[in-house]
Amino acid sequence: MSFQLTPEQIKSYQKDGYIIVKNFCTEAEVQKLYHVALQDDAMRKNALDLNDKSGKKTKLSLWFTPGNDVFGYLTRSEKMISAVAQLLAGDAPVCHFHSKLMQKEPKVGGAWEWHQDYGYWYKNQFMFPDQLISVMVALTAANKENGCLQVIKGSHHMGRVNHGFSGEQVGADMVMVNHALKTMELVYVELAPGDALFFHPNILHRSEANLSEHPRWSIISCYNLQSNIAYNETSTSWKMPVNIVPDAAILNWEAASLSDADFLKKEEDPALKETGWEKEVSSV
Ligand SMILES: O=C(O)CCC(=O)C(=O)O
Repeated sequence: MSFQLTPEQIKSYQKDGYIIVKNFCTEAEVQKLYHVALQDDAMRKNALDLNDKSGKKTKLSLWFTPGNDVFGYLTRSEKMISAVAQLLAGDAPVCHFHSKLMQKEPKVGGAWEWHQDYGYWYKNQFMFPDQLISVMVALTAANKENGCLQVIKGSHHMGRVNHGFSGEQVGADMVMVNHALKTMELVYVELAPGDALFFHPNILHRSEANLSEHPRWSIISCYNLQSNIAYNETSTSWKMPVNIVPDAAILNWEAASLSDADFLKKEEDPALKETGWEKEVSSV
């Protein structure tokens, strides 16, 4: 295995619902990823705005199938897939559900309400939350000032709580969130560029608006074991084993643009037109 987590890291993930791996990506890898994130036309054209409760906009570009672009190489890299495989409960091949570039701009980047990712993914009818995971890789520093992620340590042990609409986002039942805040520790997940946060889909998390002068950009990739069937999901990469590439691909392989990526679209998807796109975005 190319990337070995320690037994302590695996135990922490199981106990706390998250771990931070410092310097998961090198400085050169982050520079390349951030450059593409800023420059790639397809990434920009496919960015969706999502209003928070106060009307601030949180921007994200989301795609399903990882390709031969630099983000595809990161999400398919040996180090990523081997770390994910060590944290997921089961031996089935690792599949990529989706990735999103989170673009929290200075002064305007909106908040994310308290939620669990499985609060959304339950609607896709994935059956086993322990076979799903999200990995956030910081492309810029993330701290209290620019609205870093906050988690309630250990809250994944509560199981899934009810979720309902909050602005254009889906939020967790605040009665249970407030109980959780009284019972468990609130942690601000401050990350340096290149650090990775691995988190369980039932951990309660949120982030505040970015009122600072600095952008807070990150990529969040979500993985699933092939044994975990999503009975209500039309995308397909969640059930296709990842075509793994060497870590060196991120820096050394020729990289395509993201123009061929299967982005989630606001206007073009007939399902979105039918249901209202907020509803669709809330299910990813
Ligand atoms: O990046 C953020 O601020 C929040 C993202 C998040 O909560 C999510 O993608 O589930």
